[in-house]
Amino acid sequence: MQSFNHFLREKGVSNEVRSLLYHIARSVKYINFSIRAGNTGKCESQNLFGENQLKLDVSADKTIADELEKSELVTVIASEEKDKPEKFKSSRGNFFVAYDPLDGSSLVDANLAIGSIFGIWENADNILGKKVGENLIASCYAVYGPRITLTIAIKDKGAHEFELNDVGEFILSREKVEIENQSKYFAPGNLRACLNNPNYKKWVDFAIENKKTLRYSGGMVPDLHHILSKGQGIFCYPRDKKHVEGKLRLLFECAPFTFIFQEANGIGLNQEGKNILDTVVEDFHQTTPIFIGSKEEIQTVVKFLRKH
Ligand code: P6P
Repeated sequence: MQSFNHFLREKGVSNEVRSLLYHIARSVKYINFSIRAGNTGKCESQNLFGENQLKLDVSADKTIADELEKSELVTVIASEEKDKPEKFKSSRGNFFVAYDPLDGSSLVDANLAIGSIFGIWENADNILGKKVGENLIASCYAVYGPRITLTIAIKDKGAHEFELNDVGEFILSREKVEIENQSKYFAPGNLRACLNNPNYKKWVDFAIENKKTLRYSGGMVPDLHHILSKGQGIFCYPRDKKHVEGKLRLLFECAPFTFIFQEANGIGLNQEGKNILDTVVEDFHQTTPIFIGSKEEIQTVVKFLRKH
C-alpha cells in the first residue's frame, strides 16, 4: 500500500508540488470532518452567483485558504466562494491555486456525495488574458462519499486515485486511471437546454436509442468521478437561455477536470468543439459549456450539437 507522498516522489513529482498537494490533502481531511459533524446549516450570505452559502461552504473555503497559506508556496488563490482572488503576503513559491471548496454543497441535505476541486498553476503572474491550460501543472478533486478519495493528475504523469484510510492517510487505491473511447453511460446535464436546442434533444434521444445507462446525480464531482471510476462516460452541461455561457466555472471546475481527464486519455470540449484548456481567461468567474469524458463519444455529442 503506497502512501500519497511516497508514490508521488517515485513518480518524480517535485518537492514543492508534493508539499502543496500534502496541504490540499490535509484540508480535504478537515472538510470531511466538518461534513460528518453535520454542520450543514445555511449562512445568511450568498456567493457571487447568488447561490445561498452553507456554513460548510464558508468553513471549507477558509480551511483550504488556511492550508494553502501554511504551505508558503502559493502567491495567489482564487475561490468559487470569493468574489476576488487573494494574494498571500509571504510565500517562497509562485503557485496560483483556484478551487471550488465544496461543489454541489446543496446536495448535502439529501445526503448525496459532494466534492472539492483544485487547479494548480506554476506561475501566479497574471492568469487573465492567457489560455487557462497555460502553466496548469496539476489538478485534483476530493469526493466526500461512502469513501473519501482524492484523485490527482500531474502533467504528463497520469491521474491516480488515493483513498483516506482509518488512520487518516491517503493510500494509493487506483494507479493510472484510464478512460476508454466508447461508453455505455451518459450524464446529460441541463436537460432544460433541449427546449431551445433541438440538437441536444436529438443527441439525448440517440443515447437512449443506443441503450446508454443514465448516471447523473446533480453533483459534478461524483458525476465525473463515476466516469473515471468506470473508465467510461459522457458528462454534458450545454448552454441554454438561462446560462448563455454555460453554468459551470472555467477556473474552478472545468479546467481542473479537463486537465485530469486528459491525463486519463479522456477529453474536455466546449460547445464549439474546442479544448476547454485553450479557453482564454477573461474573468476569474467566467463559465463555459462543457462536454467531458470518453473521447469518441464526446466528439459525437459535439458534432450532434453543431451539425444537425
Ligand atoms: P443543475 C452543482 O450546483 C453544480 O455546480 C455542479 O456540481 C453540477 O454538475 C451542476 O451544478 C448541476 O446543475 O442545473 O443540474 O442543478
